[in-house]
Parts: sequence; structure tokens; C-alpha cells
Amino acid sequence: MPRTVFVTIAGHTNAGKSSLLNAVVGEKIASVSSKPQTTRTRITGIRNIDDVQMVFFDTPGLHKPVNKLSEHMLDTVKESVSDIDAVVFMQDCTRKISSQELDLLKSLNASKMPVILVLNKIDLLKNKDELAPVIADLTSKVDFHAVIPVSVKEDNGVDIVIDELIALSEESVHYFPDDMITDQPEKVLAAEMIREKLLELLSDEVPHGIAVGVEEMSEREDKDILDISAVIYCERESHKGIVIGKGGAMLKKASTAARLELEDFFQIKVNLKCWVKVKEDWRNREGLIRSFGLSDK
Ligand SMILES: Nc1nc2c(ncn2[C@@H]2O[C@H](COP(=O)(O)OP(=O)(O)OP(=O)(O)O)[C@@H](O)[C@H]2O)c(=O)[nH]1
Ligand SMILES: [Mg+2]
Repeated sequence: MPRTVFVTIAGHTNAGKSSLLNAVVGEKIASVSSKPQTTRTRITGIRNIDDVQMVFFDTPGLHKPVNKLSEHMLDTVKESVSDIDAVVFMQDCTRKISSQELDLLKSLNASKMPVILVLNKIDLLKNKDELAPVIADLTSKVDFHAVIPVSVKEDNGVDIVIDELIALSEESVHYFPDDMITDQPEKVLAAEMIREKLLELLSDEVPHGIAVGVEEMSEREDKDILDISAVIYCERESHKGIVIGKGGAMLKKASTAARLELEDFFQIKVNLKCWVKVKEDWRNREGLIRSFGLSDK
């Protein structure tokens, strides 16, 4: 009999949620960066193991809202933690839990949602004994269905998370074709790969004010080449100069890194062209947020 389990991955920004999604799906479908607020929308990842279809929703990280985009991101988290079978709450084991995170956990407890606490980044602990007080503190405040220390980076413990979720699966038809790994269209995947490179390469507030749109993506008829043209939007004229860099150096570095990843993902030679445009203060403009696919309201 087919079984399914729907799981939302939630937690503070930078905890490693998208890293976990990529690890469980076995392909890099979500952008990962050391900068906070990397994920902006809900990303679906699908993994099939024997008769069980596991559907994961990666969500934006919890943070203090700073603009309209932030508010949409936090709404996405709220909307993603109902009508599912379990929440994987991801916590960086080296940082303290905030009241915002505790509020979410308490509301999940109140709704009787099974919550699996995944304590990530245990590779950063000098001494594994440091985990016990962290677990004692969290379990005194919240009821967890299970507590699993992991290091996604070192692929340590991810299989235990999967086993725990399989145990929560229920008999039901599979909602997605068995060869599907994500609901993200190819243009969105490509745009996110470009944005990820800019997030890693740029510093300060510039990368957070970037949106990327892939305008064209087509395979040539006469050659095995995928042509991709993308527009990088930033919030200010001064940011445009930073994104392009001296003599175009920054843009070249980012687009080369993105091209290599695109070639690896799509398994074809890629010709990537990027333009940079300014959309003043777009993160506070509803129409622009919507046009970038970052809100459906
Ligand atoms: N040391 C260590 N770093 C990790 C581990 N897992 C993820 N990271 C790093 O943590 C950073 C954040 O990872 P993401 O997966 O983007 O985190 P996220 O929770 O999706 O972040 P947001 O989308 O901003 O909410 C990246 O630099 C990852 O490489 C881990 O197990 N150990
Ligand atoms: Mg993320």
C-alpha cells in the first residue's frame, strides 16, 4: 500500500533548513548560504523510499521582520505549519532559542502537531557533552515527538530523521509523480542558483536586496547549449555598481560560479547572460514583491 508523509521544515534563519532539504532529496534544489534570510518562499522537495512518498516544505527562517518582504516570509511559515503530518523544527545547537521560536513551538504543541527537534551543526561542538543541557532546556519548555542531534554538513543523523518521518507516514495515494523532486520550475531553480552566488560573494546589506528573474531559458536547436538570460534587480543605484564590481569583476565571478552549477544541474553547456537593474526599495513594494514571485497575495 502506498504511504505519504507531509513535513514542514521550520526554524530560525541560518539553522540549516535548506541544507537538510537538499540532503533528504539528494539534489541541490534550495539555495544555501551563510547569510541569514536566504530562503524567501516555500520550497517543496520530494523523496520516495519504497512505498513511502515524503513531501518536504522548506520555509523561510524566523527573524525579526524588517520590511514587507519579511512579513510575507513569516506569513509563509505560519501557513506552512498546518495541514501537514509533522514539523521538523531545526535549531542550530550552538545558539539560544528565541521567544519568537518558542511561540511557534508552543502553538504547535497546542495544535497537537508532532514536532521533531533536529539539533543541527553538532560538528561545531568541541565537546559533545555540551548537547545534554541544550536538550534538557528545550525539552523542559516544549513537548517534542523526538529529539535528533545531527550534522547535515557531515551527513550525520539525517537518516535517523528520515526513519522517524517514515514512521509517521500514513496510507494514502502519492500526490506527486515518483520521479519528481521539486515543484520549482526550471527558471526559478536557475534564478535561485544565481542569487545564491551573489549572496555568498557580496557583503553587508547589498545581497539581501537582490532579486533574480530568469527571462529566457532555451536550448539551441543546432547545438547542445542552454541559453539563459537573467536580470539581477537591486535596490539602489549604488548597489548596482557593487553588484557589477570594478570593470565588471564581481558580476563575472558570480555568473561564472552560477554557470558551473547550472551546467552541473542541467547536464548541458550553459551560456549565461546577466543584466543588472535597479528597482528602488522593491522589498517594500507589494507589486514588485508579487512580480518577483515572492508573494501570491
Ligand atoms: N557547521 C555546519 N554548518 C552547517 C550545517 N548545516 C548547514 N550549515 C551551514 O549553515 C548555513 C545556513 O544553511 P542554510 O541551509 O542556508 O540555512 P537555512 O536555515 O535554510 O537559512 P534561511 O534560508 O536563511 O532561513 C550555511 O552556510 C550552511 O553551509 C552543519 O551541520 N554544520
Ligand atoms: Mg533556507
